[in-house]
Amino acid sequence: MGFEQNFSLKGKVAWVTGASYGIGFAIASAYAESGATIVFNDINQELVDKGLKAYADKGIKAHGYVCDVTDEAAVNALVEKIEKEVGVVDILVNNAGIIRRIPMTEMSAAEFRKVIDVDLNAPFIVSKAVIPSMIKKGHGKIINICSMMSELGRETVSAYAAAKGGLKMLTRNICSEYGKYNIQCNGIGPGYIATPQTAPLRERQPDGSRHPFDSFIIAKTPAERWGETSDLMGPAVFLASDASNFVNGHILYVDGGILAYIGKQP
Ligand code: NAP
Ligand code: GCO
Repeated sequence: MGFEQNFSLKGKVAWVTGASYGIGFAIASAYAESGATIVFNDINQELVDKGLKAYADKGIKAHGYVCDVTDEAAVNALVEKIEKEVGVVDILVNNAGIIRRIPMTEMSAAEFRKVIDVDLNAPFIVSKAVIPSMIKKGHGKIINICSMMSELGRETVSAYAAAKGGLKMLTRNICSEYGKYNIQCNGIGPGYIATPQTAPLRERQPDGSRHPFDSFIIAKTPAERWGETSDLMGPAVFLASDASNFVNGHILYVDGGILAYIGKQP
């Protein structure tokens, strides 16, 4: 067999959380094309049905489940169901996430806690639920979807940055605690990607001009463009495959060079 087999996910069960659309859907699609059996969840049946149709339209037979990833009992029950109906989870992508763009002094503690709950507590809950079976199986891959905000702050995203910064360190700690069981836990830090989550930042102005933030990101990105979900597919397959078995605790930034660049002079 050629070296390319190291990038195959054939025979693996991959669970991508919050993957009815957006980044999660793209990553799960790439995993399916690489041979994995796809499991995904979303927060309600309508979204799960939307996702099942979208996967089917791409010729992918996915297993979709309703589950709020912040609900530990529901997550534990879902893991049992997945193991019974599909198989032990070999690859987990903690993708589900929310953002609330509110100036910190105007943000309620409840709003702050909600973002932390989905973007940081949930990856802890879901990872904790799948690790025991990964240990028994002798291998596992956990990929946490981090962010530019794992490294940088900006106005109005205090909760999100705190969560994604914490997710970077949770990634490194899972690596540290479970690496001896042949479990690799890494992160992907997408740059600014065109998905529903960033749609408000790209809305055309009434006069048809670009949103100021849209122009700002273009000036901050050496690639001079927003990322597409397809830009994340290759890095995600790499981190889920045997090709990355000695990569652990690493955050792979897929950002078109934003973190390396001071930004274009206005
Ligand atoms: P998105 O379009 O908002 O999709 C997020 C998905 O997660 C949605 O399906 C959402 O369902 C689901 N979700 C939210 N809360 C959930 C919960 N409690 N339980 C289960 N599912 C839940 O986001 P995206 O742009 O694809 O981003 C996906 C991940 O990448 C997020 O972690 C985000 O922080 C991160 N990220 C995004 C970018 C970017 O530029 N887009 C860049 C860096 C990192 P609902 O439809 O009900 O909300
Ligand atoms: C924002 C954006 C970012 C992106 C992403 C960047 O409001 O700044 O939503 O947070 O979603 O996380 O990596």
